[in-house]
Amino acid sequence: MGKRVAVIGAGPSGLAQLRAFQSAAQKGADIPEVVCFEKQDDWGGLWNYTWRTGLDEYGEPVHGSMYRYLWSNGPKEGLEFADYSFEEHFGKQIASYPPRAVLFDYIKGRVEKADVRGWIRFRNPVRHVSYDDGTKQFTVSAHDLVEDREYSEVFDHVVVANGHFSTPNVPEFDGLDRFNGRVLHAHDFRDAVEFKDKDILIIGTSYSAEDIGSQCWKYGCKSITVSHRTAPMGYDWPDNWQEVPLLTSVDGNTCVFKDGTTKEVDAIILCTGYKHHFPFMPPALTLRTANRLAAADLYKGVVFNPNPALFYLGMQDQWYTFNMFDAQAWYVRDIIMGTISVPDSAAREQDVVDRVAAEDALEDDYACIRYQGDYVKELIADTDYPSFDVDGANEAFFQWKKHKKVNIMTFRDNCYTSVITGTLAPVHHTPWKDALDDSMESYLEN
Ligand code: FAD
Ligand code: NA7
Repeated sequence: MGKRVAVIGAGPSGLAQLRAFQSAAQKGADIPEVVCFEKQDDWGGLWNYTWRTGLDEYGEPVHGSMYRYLWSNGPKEGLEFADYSFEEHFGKQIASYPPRAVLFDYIKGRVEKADVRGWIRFRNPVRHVSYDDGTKQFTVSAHDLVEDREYSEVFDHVVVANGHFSTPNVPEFDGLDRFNGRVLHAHDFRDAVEFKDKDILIIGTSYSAEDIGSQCWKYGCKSITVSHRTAPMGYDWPDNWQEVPLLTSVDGNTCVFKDGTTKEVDAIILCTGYKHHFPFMPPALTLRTANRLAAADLYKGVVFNPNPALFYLGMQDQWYTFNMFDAQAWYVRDIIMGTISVPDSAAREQDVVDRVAAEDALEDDYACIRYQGDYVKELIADTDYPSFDVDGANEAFFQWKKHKKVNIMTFRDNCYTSVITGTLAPVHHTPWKDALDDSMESYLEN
């Protein structure tokens, strides 16, 4: 085809892009040359676990935010690849909330089958991207860390897939600098066992707060106090778990909250979210968006409005993940290959305005799930990504929400029906709260 496409990141989004092109090639299409730049030494993005925090062995910021004992926080029936089922990968149906290692294996299975590893340059972080208005091409500069060599190459399109749950959002609280214990952000949390028998304070009320607190509870911490800025999570928590208003100050080990109450703690974990961060992008090509379902500046959630030769994948807040990244990647592939056209600037901007307004009108989480499900439907309708029962996947998410309300420490013991193969997942051999071994071998023992 003559075109060259750069993909930045080999996490689930970047890998979806590689698989999208490979599947077109498999069907006989003439595809562009695809080069994927990845700063880690393996694929899988966040699912490629590392014990490291801070800087890695090359002095690069550690990408990983995942931790030991992490099990999927949503049902696998909501994320299953439509072109590669769990049953195809594992040779049998598996329980609905796999631990990280199991999902990592599943992600790898599809791209190993597609044989696209050779398209990826590992240990090659992208340092800079620029665009030439005259040639209408991008120059991508990368650093081969192993050879310690910087180089630049020219591409017709750039697909940014570097994730947005890696650069921590770290607020300041009065007295944190004098706290007599460990203060860390969720990005640096690795092992709940560290907090056994400790009193911990968590700031934030979203997924990281809920799950890191639950991990610490499961592995034996003494108490969990969760401090909220907006509203408590409101689950029926275990007895040693309490929800309090926002932290106002810290004095020694004493934490003071907005209502004047206090709590002595050993550690403070800031589960305060992440920032979209594109240090390799010049201002004109940088996506600036909040973590929301209708990301700013992206036509169809993927085309960068100020420069439609540039694409961003997976930049939305996520109910849907792997299958949504697929829907996006197939759509981007078809734009690049010329079978889907992109409208003019005014229409692209209006598309974002409409998406934002529709999101703003959503009343609850159920409506948000339906909204993102509709977005997945909208994209796959225009490509050859295998059509699947998105309403059925929505239903798995609805059940998941209800199961969490019933009991936040047992919701992972439930099972759902695959919308790809129609099979009901088996009940896992051990309830989540008693399953301390998160290895793949243990999980697959069913
Ligand atoms: P990432 O997985 O972040 O991958 C981005 C890749 O880009 C990385 O490999 C990184 O090394 C690379 N990269 C970054 N910068 C550069 C650069 N300059 N040059 C080259 N490469 C670069 N989703 C679920 O579906 N279920 C879950 O249970 C779940 N749990 C989660 C738990 C945590 C703690 C977090 C943080 C997220 C979780 N997610 C979960 C959501 C997660 O965002 C997605 O599952 C998925 O990993 C996103 O894929 P991605 O490819 O967009 O980004
Ligand atoms: P989220 O979902 O972005 O949530 C961030 C949380 O942090 C949210 O509860 C915020 O409260 C809270 N927050 C942010 N800034 C502050 C300050 N300054 N003070 C107090 N609280 C604050 O991030 P998560 O890490 O939970 O989840 C990200 C991904 O990781 C997700 O996809 C999961 O799958 C895993 P707010 O409600 O805005 O008041």
